[in-house]
Amino acid sequence: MKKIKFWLLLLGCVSGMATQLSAQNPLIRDQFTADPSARVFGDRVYIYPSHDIKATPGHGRPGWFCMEDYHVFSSANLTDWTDHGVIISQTTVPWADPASYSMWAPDCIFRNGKYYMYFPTTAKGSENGRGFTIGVAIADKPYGPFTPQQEPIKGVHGIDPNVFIDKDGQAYLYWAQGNLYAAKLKENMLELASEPVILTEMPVKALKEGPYLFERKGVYYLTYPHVADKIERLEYAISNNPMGPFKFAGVLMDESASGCWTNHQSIIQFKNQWYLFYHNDDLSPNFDKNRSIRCDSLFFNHDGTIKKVIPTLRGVGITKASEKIQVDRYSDKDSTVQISFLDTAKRFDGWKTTFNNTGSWIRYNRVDFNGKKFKEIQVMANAEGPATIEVRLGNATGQLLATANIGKGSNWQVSQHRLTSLPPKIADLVIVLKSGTGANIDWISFK
Ligand code: FUB
Repeated sequence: MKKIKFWLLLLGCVSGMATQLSAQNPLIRDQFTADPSARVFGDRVYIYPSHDIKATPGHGRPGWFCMEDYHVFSSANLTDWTDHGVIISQTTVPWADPASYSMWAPDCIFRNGKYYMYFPTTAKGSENGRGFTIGVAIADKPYGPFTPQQEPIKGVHGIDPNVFIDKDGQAYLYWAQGNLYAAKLKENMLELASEPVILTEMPVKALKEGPYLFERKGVYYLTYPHVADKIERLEYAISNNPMGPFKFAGVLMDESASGCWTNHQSIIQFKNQWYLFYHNDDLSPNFDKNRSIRCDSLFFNHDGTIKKVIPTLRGVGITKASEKIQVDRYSDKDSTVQISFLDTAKRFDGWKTTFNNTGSWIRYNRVDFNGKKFKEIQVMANAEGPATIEVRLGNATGQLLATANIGKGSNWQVSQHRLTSLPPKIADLVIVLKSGTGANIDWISFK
């Protein structure tokens, strides 16, 4: 009995690669991720993103997208994400060019006990390593192992596959090649069952890609990134049929404020809330081909139209009070509070929050105190001169939870401070600079 338990544990460690990753935006902070296809399988959300890497001499094209494999991530609460490791690589797909570094945006869907992963890449022998086609890999579990098919899907040329299965069981494949395309899939999920059609009814001006279709209350929503001006924004069109005709219905996310040229979306409902998954260039602000996936809540109007999603750093999910709360992933802040990388040479280390003005504040929502009697706050900070911060509830003048003095010095130090009142079960925390200047906070935590 003991032996079996040991082997099960070992198997779990090897196959699960259970790296716990942080919440908030971006969701994944130890590697670049893009083009998130989120799916609800059982009681977990799985994300199948692209995996951006930096091109190096002889490996990929400098200054362009560079992707050699796919990871899958999953979470039961949208807060704690597990990296299940590499599920497909360009070197293990029989038909793919093993050196094209073009494993672009994938998708995955469940049917008849199997998970079908769709991915675009360039085939062996394709001219100049260009000309994308789309392949399928099959698994018994959402995190693999995935077995790629011997050949790509016949009759499909393009990128950004998306699969939708309607209530009647008919499956559809959507993809992009400058414009958006759709075709029915056969029951085996591996072959087209109809000729591809171009979904031309939508704005045809400039590039459209990244189709993602979902159904709600009998309405088919086709979402897609579109270059209406200089960079991509997320738009959607609606129809009463998964093959269209689709009518343009609006913008669901504006162009990125940071200037990230691409965006790429998926939309799911999980535990009665709708979510938009998308990407930005959080961890690589100077090179927007190294992207990071994000998630924010999405809401519908009464007439079924989608409310525009305003991107946030706080993202979704609840943060446990006992964890390191990265307040730089804030819900709201005073305009004088600055967010910057801890170390620009090591961006995966994250960010810090800098307070320079007395009274300036930052708010971090949805911290879970879980009814436990926390007694202390820990603050990881440094300061130009001695500084004092206050931690309050709700707003800059709300109930005082703790006062923390930060000593002068550039070294990062953790200091402990007693709580002067008890927080509620779920609290919105506000940090206010009471005195001093140049105070930097890396994280806070409660004990
Ligand atoms: O990730 C490479 C490409 O960038 C995707 O296929 C597009 O949707 C865009 O996000």
